[in-house]
Amino acid sequence: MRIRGICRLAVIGLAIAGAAVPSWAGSIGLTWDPAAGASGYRVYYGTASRQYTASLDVGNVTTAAISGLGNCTTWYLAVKAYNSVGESPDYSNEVSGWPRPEITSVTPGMQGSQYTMQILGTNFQTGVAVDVDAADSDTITLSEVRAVSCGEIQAAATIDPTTEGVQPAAVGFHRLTIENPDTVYAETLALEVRIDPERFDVNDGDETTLDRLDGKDTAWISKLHSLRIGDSAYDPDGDLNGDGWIDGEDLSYIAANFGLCWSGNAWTLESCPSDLQ
Ligand SMILES: [Ca+2]
Ligand SMILES: [Ca+2]
Repeated sequence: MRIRGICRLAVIGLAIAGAAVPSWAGSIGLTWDPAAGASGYRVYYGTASRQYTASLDVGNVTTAAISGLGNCTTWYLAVKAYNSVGESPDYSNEVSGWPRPEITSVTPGMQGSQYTMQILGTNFQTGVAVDVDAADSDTITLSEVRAVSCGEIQAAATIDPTTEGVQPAAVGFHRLTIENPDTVYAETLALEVRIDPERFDVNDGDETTLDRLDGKDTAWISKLHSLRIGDSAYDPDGDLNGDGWIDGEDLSYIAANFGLCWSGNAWTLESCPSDLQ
């Protein structure tokens, strides 16, 4: 049967979509212009240009996400329109790309640390960019970002505060956005910042309370209670969890370890002089 009454697909507008089309690892999102007279569309795809080995009827839509694609592989996709008479004889223009990148794990960072962050996942291309949210960019710095393989990115990470008097990174999970050179990106709340327990020893001006959590530390925090970032008396060293407030939450870190002494990496009773145990 000859196919009549159906136009070729418009060649403009068919493009690998980034944000516009929801997709996930192993999938590629694409969008296209409608063809006059079409009642539906079929997406053709394969791993060689113009040699499609699979297809999917996506119905009468102009956007689709093709899933189940092998990762770290260039896929080529084109679309045909169809109606009750049959399928259009020609393919649309072709688009190609890797499936969407995905983050599966990120090395956590402790406040005050500088380390090589390892980001594991898939579909990381050479030239990939990694960013934190603008709100985090003052306290979390990433540099020397590089994809060491399709499944691993490494970056030099600095989590503040690396010195006293610097605003600490907020404890908890932070969003990382990774974007491939083809602009397809992924964002995940994947970077965990952990609290630096050594910072609990806030009253470091008084030698009698050094390396020990006692009433002089709680008094120091209490003096700053309710101050928030932006207040002239706000002291970032007292904002233990880095949330911008000095409050009961910060005090609770000291309270939970009250009476303990610093071992070099933890607060323990055994680290205290025998007369204080
Ligand atoms: Ca102390
Ligand atoms: Ca706080």
